[in-house]
Formats: sequence, C-alpha cells, structure tokens
Amino acid sequence: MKVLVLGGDGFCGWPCAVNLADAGHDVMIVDNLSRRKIDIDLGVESLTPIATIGDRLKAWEQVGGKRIEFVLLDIAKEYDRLLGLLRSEKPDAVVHFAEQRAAPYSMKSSATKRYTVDNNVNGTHNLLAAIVESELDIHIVHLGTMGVYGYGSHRGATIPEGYLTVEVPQADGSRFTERILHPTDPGSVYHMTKTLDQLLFFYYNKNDSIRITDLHQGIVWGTNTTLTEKDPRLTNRFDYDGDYGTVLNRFLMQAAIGYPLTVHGTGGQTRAFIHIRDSVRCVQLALDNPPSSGEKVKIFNQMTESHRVADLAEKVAALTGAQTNYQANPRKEAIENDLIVDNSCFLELGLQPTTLDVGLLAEVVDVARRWADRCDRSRIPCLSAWTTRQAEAIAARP
Ligand code: NAD
Ligand code: USQ
Repeated sequence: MKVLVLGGDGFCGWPCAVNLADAGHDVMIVDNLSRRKIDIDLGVESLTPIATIGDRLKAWEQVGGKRIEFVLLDIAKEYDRLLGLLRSEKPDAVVHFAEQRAAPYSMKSSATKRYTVDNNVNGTHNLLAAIVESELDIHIVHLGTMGVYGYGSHRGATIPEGYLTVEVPQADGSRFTERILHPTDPGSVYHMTKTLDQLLFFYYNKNDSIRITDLHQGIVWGTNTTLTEKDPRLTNRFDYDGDYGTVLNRFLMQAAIGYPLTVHGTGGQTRAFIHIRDSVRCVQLALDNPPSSGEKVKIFNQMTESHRVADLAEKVAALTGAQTNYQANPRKEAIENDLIVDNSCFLELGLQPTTLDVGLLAEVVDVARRWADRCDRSRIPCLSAWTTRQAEAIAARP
C-alpha cells in the first residue's frame, strides 16, 4: 500500500511511519516541521535528544529499514502542492496527524488560538477538498481525540464509538430512533478544532463518499517502539514542558528529577490513555480494515484504560517515592468527571494493550531518568491559563 503520513515527524507520526515502512508499505512523510519551530519559539526541547528529519531517515535506512520519502509541505497553506502530491503519488491511504495538538498552547493567547484554528481546520479541509479534486479513492485515517466527547459528567453512561442512538419524541407521542454523531463538548480551542474536523468528515463522507476512519485517541504515554529503539537517531520525542507535555509523561519525568508531581486542582479529572506502541498498532489496524465505499465515517475510540489524574500521581509516587503538589488549575474544567469508554472495535481487531502497570517503571528508568539532566525545570509549570480567573489563581500560587 502507498501511504502518505501527514505530520510524520511528530510524536505519534514518526513511530507510525517507521512501523508502516517496516510492514512493507511505501511511506512518504509530509510535514512542515512546525512542531520543531514551535519548540524553538518556546525555548524548549524534547527531553530525549531528537535527530533532524534528514538524519532520522538516513538512520532508518542504515538499520535496514525500507526507504521513507520526505516532503516539506504545509497542508494548511499549500493547497496546490498538496493536490499535486496526491495526483503524482496516488496514495491508497493518507494518515493525518498534521495538527497543532496542545490544548495549553492553543489557549496561550489570541495569536495561538487563531493559529490553531487556521492550521487545524484549513489543513483538514484542504486534504478533503484535494482528495475530491484529485478524483482518487483515498482512505483517510485521522487522529482525532477522546476530548471531542468532553470531560464533564456523562452521568455514568458509556461513551460509544462516535455515534449515539437517540430517541426523538414526536408531536403525536410516538418516538423514532436515530444514530447521530455523539454531541461534542470541547474543553479548549485545540479540542474545538477536532470537533470541527469531525463535522468536515461527516459532510465530505456524505457528499463525496470519501472513506474516512476517525480515531478518537486518548492521551498517549511512553516514548519509543521497538523500531525507534534500533538507533539513537530514531529516538522519538518526549515533551515535558508546561505547554506540550502531557500529564503522565510529565509525571514520569518529574518523578525522575525529584520535582513534586504537578496535579491540577483536586486531580479529579479522569482521562483516557494509550501507550505509543498501541497507538502505532491501532493506526495499522485502521489501515488494514478500511471502510467500504459508501460506508459512514468509521469512528474508533483509540484508548486502552482510564484513570483519574490524582490516581496516576499516586501510582507514579508509589513506584518512585515522588511527592505530589496539588496546585491551582490553569484550565477551566470540571472538578471531576466520569469516563466509561467503549473501545471494543480495536480489541475485536486484536489489539493487546500495554498497561500502565506493566509499562510505567520501564518508562521512568529507560527514558525519564536517562535524560533527566536535559530537563529545564523552569519550563515545567503549566502557565497557559484558560481565562483571566485561572490566570489570577496561577499568579497566587505559593
Ligand atoms: P506533534 O505536534 O508531535 O506532531 C504533529 C506533526 O504535524 C508535527 O511534526 C508538525 O510539524 C506537523 N504539522 C502540524 N501542522 C502541519 C501542517 N499544517 N502541515 C504539515 N505538517 C504539520 O503531535 P502528536 O502528539 O504526534 O499528535 C499527532 C496527532 O495526534 C494530532 O492531530 C493530535 O491531535 C493527535 N493526538 C495526539 C495525542 C497525544 O497524546 N500526543 C492524543 C490524542 C490525539
Ligand atoms: N494535568 C495535570 N497536571 C499536569 C498536566 C495536566 O493535572 O501537569 C491535567 C489537566 O488539567 C487535564 C489532564 O491532566 O485535566 C490532561 O491534560 P493533558 O495535557 O495530559 O491532556 P490534554 O490537554 O487533554 O491533551 C492531550 C494531547 C492532545 C490529545 C488529548 C487526548 O495533547 O493532543 O487530543 O490529550 S484527550 O485528553 O483524550 O482529549
């Protein structure tokens, strides 16, 4: 299969690209390297030292990997080049990771809010419009987020895989049932762009019969896969800073350097998680099981377990002896939420999850402790505030 991996230089995209090449596919990474530029603008670096894209690709061939092509292209701004690429490459599938993915970064300022909306919504729409204009039958596998469902109360209901069956009362007292997209409840400008993506997919699938799989992914933890461990130049990125670091990887790194675990509020937020190895495997399963022509957008909940943030901190503390620091929450979010998720689609396709209980210790020792001296402690606090009220609460932190 020929596969374009949009955003294939990123945290989820890079291990996915090498995995697909290893499975024998013809892989081309398309990336504008904006994530690396944002690191420079923010003055932060991945905890793990990452090679340039050129060195990564050279190293991959040197360890015997099948050649991966690279094209520097901004999918949100360079529509004609994107269309030309689809026409010349005629891919069977496009895996779409190419978005600004950090909620705190999206909430930093009106400039980052506007950038996130422009980049994410235009990028996804350009891809859809270009596929229609190319007249090719290309399967899109998009990395969406569990956050489209929202993290308020679901009142104990199980979150289905994308669609909700509802009963609609009629004036005559009768009812009919309908399968609708699950209502969205984004918690940041970033998460809002993913709900807009979802609507774009719904429309283009209905109007142009584009075959789409939307993966509602939870928070990805871990760093490497067996393939990215083959050479230091293949190492994946590990974000720990207050804007791009996600909660579990942050806690692992904080424990490794003896920094009290930064739990927001009461730590009552419950989130869905998946290891990077399983994320990579899910993308492969999605590519191997495409929707048929005329089928509705396929939506999979790409997560393997749910945890309260405070419980995660406790788990990491129990493993490492770390202290916990409950601090004013920079986000406007519920004090706590329930999260029961149906993820049967991937389990039925054979996914065997890497659990926190098995993987956590290796991650602390192999990655976080190994690179602890590269950490800049001043970049750990989450300072991006959702509203002025949260900004005041952060400013009042002891
Ligand atoms: P990342 O920032 O590490 O990677 C994104 C990549 O896309 C980067 O290499 C960046 O340079 C590229 N990119 C961004 N905009 C682009 C554009 N306009 N044109 C070309 N390339 C562009 O992020 P990630 O963690 O790898 O996330 C990848 C996808 O998975 C995102 O869409 C994100 O929303 C989703 N996701 C991530 C997580 C997670 O925990 N990391 C969880 C759920 C969903
Ligand atoms: N949190 C802390 N302490 C920290 C960092 C975060 O308590 O030091 C809390 C946050 O307040 C939040 C929760 O942990 O309640 C999760 O935050 P996060 O930054 O780990 O995750 P999030 O902002 O939701 O975003 C990440 C990815 C995003 C992806 C999303 C999947 O950056 O790309 O879409 O996870 S999900 O959470 O399922 O929506």
